[in-house]
Amino acid sequence: MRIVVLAGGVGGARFLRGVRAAVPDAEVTAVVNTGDDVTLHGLRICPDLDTVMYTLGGGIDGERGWGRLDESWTVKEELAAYGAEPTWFGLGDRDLATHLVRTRMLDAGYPLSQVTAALAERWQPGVTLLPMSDQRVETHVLVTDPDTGRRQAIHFQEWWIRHRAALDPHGFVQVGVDDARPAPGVAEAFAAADAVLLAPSNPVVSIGTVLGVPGLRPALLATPARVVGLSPIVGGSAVRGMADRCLPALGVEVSAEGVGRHYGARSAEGLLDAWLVHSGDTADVPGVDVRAVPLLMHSPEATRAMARAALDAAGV
Ligand code: GDP
Ligand code: FO1
Ligand code: CA
Repeated sequence: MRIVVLAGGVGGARFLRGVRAAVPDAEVTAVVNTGDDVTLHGLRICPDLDTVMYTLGGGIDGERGWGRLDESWTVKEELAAYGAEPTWFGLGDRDLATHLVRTRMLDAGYPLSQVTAALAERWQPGVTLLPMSDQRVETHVLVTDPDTGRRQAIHFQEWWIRHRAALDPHGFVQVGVDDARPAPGVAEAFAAADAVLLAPSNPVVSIGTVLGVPGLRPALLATPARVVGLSPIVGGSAVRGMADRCLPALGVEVSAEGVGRHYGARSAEGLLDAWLVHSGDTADVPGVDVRAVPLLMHSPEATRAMARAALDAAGV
């Protein structure tokens, strides 16, 4: 059985663990958001690819949800001592090795998809990790500068980490997306899929960014498989992170129904054949098979059951 999962970072990674556990013999391909990627201190950092790789490879810090277990911050402290900005970014010593290897390979001319495969050789995530694109796409957030009152675009990481998403987002712009196209293997994965799942990731800056890569959405919709999404909004709020800060910028209601309608019915120019919402929620999404199942990933068993329910809805 071949399964393709669109994913961001923390939520996507945890869900992928559940998929792997639900169907251990399946071939799983993760198409991962790279819009969070950033160059800092001269290094190329791919937060969502690393979160998925570390989570599935057993190296993630479960508490933080990003970065490495048993991490230390010596280099970060030394950089701060030099006043080397940005000091707000959590650059871990162990994590640094990943950025150094990736940056060296990118500078040598390897595409991100090959770099990702090389890094995954060490971590053995048990799924194929594909960046959404080999071309650089960076999410920037349109905000109003509190000091000048002027509108400006800041990198997603600065908005997310330095400002904790406190600055109201007027919109999200994927810089470079017009020149991007799906990474090698993405279209082929959709064509060969028995199920395509939209992980319960941030609908705006994770799933939305992946779907925004020119050519990716048509490739996804060409799949012979059913497309099943899982709501990241439970009981009207994001389970963690700040999706509820992102959705209003797109005029999308912060609810399972709002996100389901935002993705839309495949039979009506949208994406979904089925939409999973948390057992306590309801959602009227015309043309879509809506199912209410437990959607909280509070344990491996719960996550596996959630993935199983998504595969049931996909008819596999
Ligand atoms: P990020 O890139 O690190 O922000 O991670 P993702 O975009 O992959 O996932 C973030 C989303 O995961 C957030 O919007 C959360 O609401 C969602 N999420 C986290 N834990 C759970 C959970 O247990 N159940 C559900 N349904 N969504 C979750
Ligand atoms: N998230 C934070 O909230 N604070 C950080 O200092 C931070 C550092 C960081 C370093 C490497 C990495 O792969 C991810 C990191 N993240 C951090 C998470 C990152 O900002 C993600 O893009 C967000 O969690 C949203 O996807
Ligand atoms: Ca992310």
